Amino acid sequence: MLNIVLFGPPGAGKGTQAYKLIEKYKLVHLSTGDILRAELAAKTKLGEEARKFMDKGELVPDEVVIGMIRKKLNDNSEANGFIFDGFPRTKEQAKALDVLLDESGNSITAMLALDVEHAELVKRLLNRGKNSGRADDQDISIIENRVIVYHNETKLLIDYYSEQGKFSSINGMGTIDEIFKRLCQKVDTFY
Ligand code: B4P
Repeated sequence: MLNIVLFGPPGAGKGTQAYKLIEKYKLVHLSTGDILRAELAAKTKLGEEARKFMDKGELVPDEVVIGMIRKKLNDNSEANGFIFDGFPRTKEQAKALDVLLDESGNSITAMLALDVEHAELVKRLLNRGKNSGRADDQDISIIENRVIVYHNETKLLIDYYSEQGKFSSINGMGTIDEIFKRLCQKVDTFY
């Protein structure tokens, strides 16, 4: 089973590349951001709770996100593997993911981290804000807060996966196809 953590700051291209990877390698896409936005749109209790954090660019509490992932893994127990997009974002989430995968005799294969310059991140997110109407992409102070949260709470996961020899940095600057090619070159080494 191929289990890839697609990593990087907000706007690094995780979601964009995840869609291309799942198609090529026949994997299941697991994006906590997408799941949370679906809950928001459906106005569920979970969505209303998550909105308070997402609107400020803060992380949604670990227990909420881990519960969502547990359900998705159970629902897709026959999968060839997963692309984890935007998850884990904290050490607690990373540890919980290891435990959940271990229950079925599986583990994370690799963390592929997209490396993108700060100015490019802001440009991409503001651009998406204009086109998609996503509230957290329209306000520069919310975008900057998401980047700060990434540096303070999420980036330390690079150490977590490096210690296990699973970390790879991928140049995330350039066209979507150029970056996809770089990712595929790495993924192909796991087969
Ligand atoms: P996410 O949905 O994960 O949001 P993101 O990191 O901003 O998106 P992503 O990185 O996937 O977007 P992409 O660059 O592909 O999270 C949103 C919020 O949900 C978080 O702030 C948090 O509140 C909450 N949340 C989610 N997961 C959580 C967790 N595990 N724990 C706690 N809270 C959680 O795309 C950005 C734009 O760039 C797009 O418009 C795309 O078209 C464009 N783009 C991509 N690649 C490009 C390229 N090479 N060139 C030009 N444009 C490009």
